[in-house]
Amino acid sequence: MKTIRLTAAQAMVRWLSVQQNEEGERFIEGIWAIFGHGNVAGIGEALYEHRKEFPTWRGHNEQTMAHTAIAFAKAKKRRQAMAVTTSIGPGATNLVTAAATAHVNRLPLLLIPGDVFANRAPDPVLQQIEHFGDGTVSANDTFRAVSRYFDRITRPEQIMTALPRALRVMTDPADCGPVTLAFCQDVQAEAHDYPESFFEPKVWRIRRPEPDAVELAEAVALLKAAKSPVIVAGGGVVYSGAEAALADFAAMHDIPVVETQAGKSALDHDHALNFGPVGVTGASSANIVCESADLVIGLGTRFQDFTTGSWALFKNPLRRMLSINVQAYDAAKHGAASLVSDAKIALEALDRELGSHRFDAPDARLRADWFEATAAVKAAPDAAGNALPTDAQVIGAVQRSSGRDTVVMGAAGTMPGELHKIWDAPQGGYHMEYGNSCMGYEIAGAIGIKMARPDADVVCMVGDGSYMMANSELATAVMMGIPFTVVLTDNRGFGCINRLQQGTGGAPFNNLLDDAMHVNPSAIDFVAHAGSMGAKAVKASDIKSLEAELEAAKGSDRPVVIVIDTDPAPSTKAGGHWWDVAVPEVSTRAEVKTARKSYETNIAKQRLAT
Ligand SMILES: Cc1ncc(C[n+]2csc(CCOP(=O)(O)OP(=O)(O)O)c2C)c(N)n1
Ligand SMILES: [Mg+2]
Repeated sequence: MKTIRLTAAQAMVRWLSVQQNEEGERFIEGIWAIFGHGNVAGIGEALYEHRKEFPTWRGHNEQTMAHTAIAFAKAKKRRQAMAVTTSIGPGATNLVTAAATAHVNRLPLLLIPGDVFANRAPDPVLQQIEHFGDGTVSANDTFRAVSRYFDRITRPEQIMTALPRALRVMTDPADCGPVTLAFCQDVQAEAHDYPESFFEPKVWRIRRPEPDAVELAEAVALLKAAKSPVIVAGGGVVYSGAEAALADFAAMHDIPVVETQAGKSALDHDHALNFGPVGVTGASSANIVCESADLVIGLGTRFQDFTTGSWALFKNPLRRMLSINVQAYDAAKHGAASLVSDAKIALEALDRELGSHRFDAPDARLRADWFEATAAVKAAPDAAGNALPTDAQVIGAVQRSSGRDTVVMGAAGTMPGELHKIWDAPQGGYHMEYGNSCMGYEIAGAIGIKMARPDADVVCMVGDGSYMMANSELATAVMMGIPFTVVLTDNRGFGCINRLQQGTGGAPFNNLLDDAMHVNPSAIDFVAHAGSMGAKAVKASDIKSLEAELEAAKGSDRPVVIVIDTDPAPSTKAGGHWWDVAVPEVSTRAEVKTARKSYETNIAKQRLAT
């Protein structure tokens, strides 16, 4: 057996650089790195050695570097991913939130935090937590809950089993998610005679599981017995590449499709059977169809509470559920008949079985009414009055300046709900991280989307709260010459949570900056802040000037941040659905007592686990 003597870190990087997808691209495009004593000497030296075949990028925060990697993988529809390496201790645990985000969203992400010395010679090293009762625990054990595969590399040989397991998980359509390989500092630097065959290039094909014959027969029987089915399209449609199959299937059989946050833009917004966004942030067209549907067909969806209206949305007493999902865990949810399958394969199989069967066409007027309602809230405000713009009006301006190449993106705050409701997305033009809805994903995420889709025009919609939580990768985007447009809505605080607080009977407290304990009123100059990092930054005084700035931002060689003051109070009233947020059972506040009464009426409408 021919061998080559390498350090464990050199072997890992060399191996990662030759793992490919079916398109012949590196599956792991490259690695984000912030070095410390836990990875600079071992992994750092190996990355330098391989910097031509396997690029290394430097960010400003471990969590946000991983956000970029997550957005890249999502924009690549899971066909490529990125790695992130950190030092031990705080550098490592800074990644835990991002691991959770990748875990919730089922997105591939390779995390390689450094770990304490396997030989324990210098214990305790700087940043070692020292668990008193368990010698095998390090800070990296915090990743176990949020990794689909976790391993600790304590001997150089272990990478020969750990790395293939890591790629297996990331390229498995059902198990896909984050992998954590905690890499002991001394082991990174230790040499071993690796078989040369270990470094042969390998292609990782993402399989398309076929439906089980009995499950398929059951699904067909359910469909044939139905009169008014609805398809709830989730992110699985996109990861399967089933967009065209879904467009054809819906049109051929007259089945309305409604879209979740992850599923939005699977169908073009003007497809005649696209009845719009579903659930809490849904369209009236979508929700009316869902309320009366006698068969709810989940297609690549996790049935998150925003989608199901906390299980109070699908309320036809005769309603049955069919869940088509590559992951059996999702397919079995809520008593659904399971069809464990790739979405595209399942649609093709169902189409063959249904032949020319058409269901009763849904009422097209519902769609028309919805488009009319959303056009009205997106319209520019009248010149009269000087009230601050709403988020919907900001969205209207962005919509008017956008084209088919625009990808609008976001994660938390008012924007995800408003965009889900009222953004008219061309197919593939919507990117929302709404599994974890992680504040601080936005700017880093925009970088990842632009790296995945250089031809796209990326518009990042971010509130002042999320911007303040994580903005430093703006400097990375400037440095790397990655342009996108940031629309920063400054409503002086956590507007959406302030509304939720009052909706549950609470007093406005600790959400808007003026309602938080302060000695000096907060006054953040966002233009100066973004400008100081090298971004182009401007303030738009109103919707008209926002439109002008959006035009001016086009073709920029660096990120452009457009700040606009908005009103924290309004949100789009049309559409929507109740959402289960637990209201206190006893309180001294009359408003809470009233909210509790209506809460009790609403929870009685939930249809649980049937
Ligand atoms: C990391 C993280 N912390 C807390 C939350 C809860 N949360 C959701 S939205 C929000 C406020 C967002 O404020 P901003 O970005 O300004 O949006 P706005 O609603 O004001 O437009 C908070 C605190 C979250 N989603 N993520
Ligand atoms: Mg805000």
